[in-house]
Amino acid sequence: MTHHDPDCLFCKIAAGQIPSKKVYEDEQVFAFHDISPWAPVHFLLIPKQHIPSMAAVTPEHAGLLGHMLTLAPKLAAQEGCNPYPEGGFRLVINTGEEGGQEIHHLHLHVVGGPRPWKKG
Ligand code: DGP
Repeated sequence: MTHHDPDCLFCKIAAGQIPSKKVYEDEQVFAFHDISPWAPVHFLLIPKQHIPSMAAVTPEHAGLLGHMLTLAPKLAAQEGCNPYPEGGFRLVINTGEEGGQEIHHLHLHVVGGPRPWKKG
């Protein structure tokens, strides 16, 4: 299994080889501010392991994906998203060219804060 792709931008960000505004880090995941935010809160939550997209996910990734999804609300609150239901946030995983994916390392967009937003 490939854990790190030396040519991948997000692998380099997760490894600290390229600077980013870090939101959170643990053994499995890394979170950082999106360079081109759609909304007042917009960060990306990525696995440290190189998984190219949701199309490459297998049952062995279920625990990792569960970790990302349960972490997202906590980090959204930490980053300033207002509480549900008046507040909230959007979770987006673009997948493949037709899905709008530009960076081919799985990433969860966590987007929120007072509207209007650039996208949506
Ligand atoms: P997607 O289209 O779903 O693949 O989104 C990729 C996102 O990654 C896009 O919103 C911009 C962000 N991004 C691209 N390059 C960089 C970078 O070098 N640093 C940071 N922080 N974000 C980046």
